[in-house]
Amino acid sequence: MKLSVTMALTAGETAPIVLRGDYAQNIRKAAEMGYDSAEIHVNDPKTLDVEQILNTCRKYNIDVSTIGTGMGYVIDKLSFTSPDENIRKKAVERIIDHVDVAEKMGADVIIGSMRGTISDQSDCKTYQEYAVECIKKCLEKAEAKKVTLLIEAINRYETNFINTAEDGLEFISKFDSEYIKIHLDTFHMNIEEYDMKKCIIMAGNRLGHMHFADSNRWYPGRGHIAFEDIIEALKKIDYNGAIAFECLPLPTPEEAAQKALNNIKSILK
Ligand code: LER
Ligand code: MN
Repeated sequence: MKLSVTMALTAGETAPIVLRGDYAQNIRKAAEMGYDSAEIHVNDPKTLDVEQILNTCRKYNIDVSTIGTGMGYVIDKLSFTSPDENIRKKAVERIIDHVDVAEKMGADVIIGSMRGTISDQSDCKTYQEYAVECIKKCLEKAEAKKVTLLIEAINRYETNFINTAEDGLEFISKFDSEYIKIHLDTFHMNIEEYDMKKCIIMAGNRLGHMHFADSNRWYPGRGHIAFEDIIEALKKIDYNGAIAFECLPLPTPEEAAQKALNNIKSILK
């Protein structure tokens, strides 16, 4: 299991992005701390200096595990469930841009907040179909580029669409592709799942990515989630994807990144 850390050029004060600022500098910092990978969060991936990022990765022997795309929803309000066809089209274009960059970096693409929310529950089938249509278009491109799309289950306070592992598994079963997997985040699982270990085991080889944050979204070890149990379940399913720390940059970004890494490494060994 590769250990990864979230980073972005800029992020809101309460956003669970650990390292903020220049990507290349933070990739170097993460490598020096002992990380295997970086998770890059970016609104428009065309703004990334891909060559500089790749050169830094080569120099410091680290890779990019994943691209986080949620800023497209938070900043540009793009979503796969928007009633506005033009917004859905732009959301697909944005994810395809992420797929292009992910291919160059050997990374996977997260679809978390970008799926949006269902604004009229009485017509939820229509909204789900919008999302399926959008993802089919992205998947066509992702398959051609051998990039996996990761559908993240997110808690009910952020979206009413795909809250649990079971919802995620049901959703990805609509696509006949090995390039779409589910993605679980311990912060959301702690709110939504009846048994976190069981849902990891239920996901099995359809689990493509993990986000780790503790119950209060601080670094693992600073809340009350039993990460020993989570790791035991991941080992049971022979999980070989990445674990990215998507937690608050508290008390400082460096302390959060280092303590997350040390605490999880001590369980893994
Ligand atoms: C994204 O990975 C996520 O977990 C969301 O809660 C971000 O707000
Ligand atoms: Mn997450």
